[in-house]
Amino acid sequence: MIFDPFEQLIFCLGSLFIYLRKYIYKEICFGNLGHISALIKTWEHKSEKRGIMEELKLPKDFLLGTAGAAVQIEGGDRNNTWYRWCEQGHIRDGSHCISANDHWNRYREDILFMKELHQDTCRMGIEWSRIQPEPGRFDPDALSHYRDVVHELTKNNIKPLITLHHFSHPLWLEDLGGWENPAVVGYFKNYTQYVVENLGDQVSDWITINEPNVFTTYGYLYGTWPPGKKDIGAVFRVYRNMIKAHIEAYKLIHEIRGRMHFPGKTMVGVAHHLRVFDPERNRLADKIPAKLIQYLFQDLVVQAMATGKFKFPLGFGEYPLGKGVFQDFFGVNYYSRDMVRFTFNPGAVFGELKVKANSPVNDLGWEIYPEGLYRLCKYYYRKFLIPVFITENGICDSNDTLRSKYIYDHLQQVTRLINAGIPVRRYYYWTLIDNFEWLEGESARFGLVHNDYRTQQRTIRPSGRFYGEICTLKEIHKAMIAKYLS
Ligand code: GCO
Repeated sequence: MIFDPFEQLIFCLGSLFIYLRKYIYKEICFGNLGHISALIKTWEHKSEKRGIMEELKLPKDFLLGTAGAAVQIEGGDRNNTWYRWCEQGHIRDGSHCISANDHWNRYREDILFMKELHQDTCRMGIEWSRIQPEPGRFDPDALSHYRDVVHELTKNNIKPLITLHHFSHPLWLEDLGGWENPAVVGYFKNYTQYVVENLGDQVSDWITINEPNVFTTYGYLYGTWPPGKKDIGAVFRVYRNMIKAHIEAYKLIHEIRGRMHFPGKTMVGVAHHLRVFDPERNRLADKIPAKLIQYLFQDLVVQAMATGKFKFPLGFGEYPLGKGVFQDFFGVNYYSRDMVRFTFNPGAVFGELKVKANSPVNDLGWEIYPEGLYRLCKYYYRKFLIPVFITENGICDSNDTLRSKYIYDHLQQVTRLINAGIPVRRYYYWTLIDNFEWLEGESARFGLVHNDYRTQQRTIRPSGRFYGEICTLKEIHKAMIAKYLS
């Protein structure tokens, strides 16, 4: 058979395609088409340099709001673990959570800021030590305070999403062994039951536990947060108890709201702190610890809370509380990424964490890496196939020079996700008003609203105005880009 040169060319190209097809499919499917994506990135970078920022549109039913935690804003509570930690002098700038934002007394004023920014929703915390000041006693006054807060929110058309545990709990519990004691699961259930039976008619959306991995790593591995332990055995004990507590609470919240015929669709989840761990160099020596850290720091707990499966080293694949789906949304707290470089230190899982060289950073030196939000949401959505809520995302930026751009860049990733078919439904900026930032105390400023801690005078920052316009319009149009981002 004789082919003409054209047929020969087609034949060669066809064979080449068949030979390379797997590689090509893989590249296309997983979006790694190296050269093309590099070209697109260069183009995006160039247009950004030329100051061309695209307009963004969010779906009209997308909910925007802010997130906060009880101890970080309320002030006045002497019965929780962070109060004791402050008393012991651990806070770097010498400030104390006893004052914080005095939100306990000023919540009406603070909700007016939310209203002024046109927030659709607010993620708020309930402080366990106020609700249950002693083992067998619940405090109806504390409960009725939170009912007032919720009422104030709903009156202003702001949908509450309540966190039950956000890094703090009663001292009596801590003195009984805290989250290391298996009895904590029962205590957490009782506390959840009391809160949900009494607030569940007004609140349909719940976060059981905030950032179990951060709480455990800082409190039980590094020892820099309460209770200040450095004990790998304790890390796994706490993880197991937190996972069980979450699953029990998940079931209980559904059971109570169903049994009591409370209105609205019950949505329960966890706010997971998720980071990107990238190898510093393109070498196996860096890639392996990066994967291991990702697994131990986040995937292990994320998976167990979602499905009930205790994988190694939590267990050997068993389901102590049964197999199931224990989340109605996937909560993502996203801030930054770490580069991982091999180190000969088994205690650090052979990986040293570093900030990417020459990267943009916030006041605390955390890399600003918006694409990480896209990568993480996509990765976890594929695992669980449920709606995603960005339960926290924000920047520590005391001069307010980076915040508006930070919000723009991260919402751009949200629109990218939505366009890719990933159901991101909500975004909570961390945080409304500068507040008590754990070890950093009052010096780290994440707020859309500046707080003068001496006078408790609040002032909306330009980035707060920008966010307010986004909440109102569900878009970032040209005039907003010109006004806030150039
Ligand atoms: C966390 C918490 C918040 C922080 C915020 C800024 O991620 O540590 O959920 O309480 O204040 O993330 O660091």
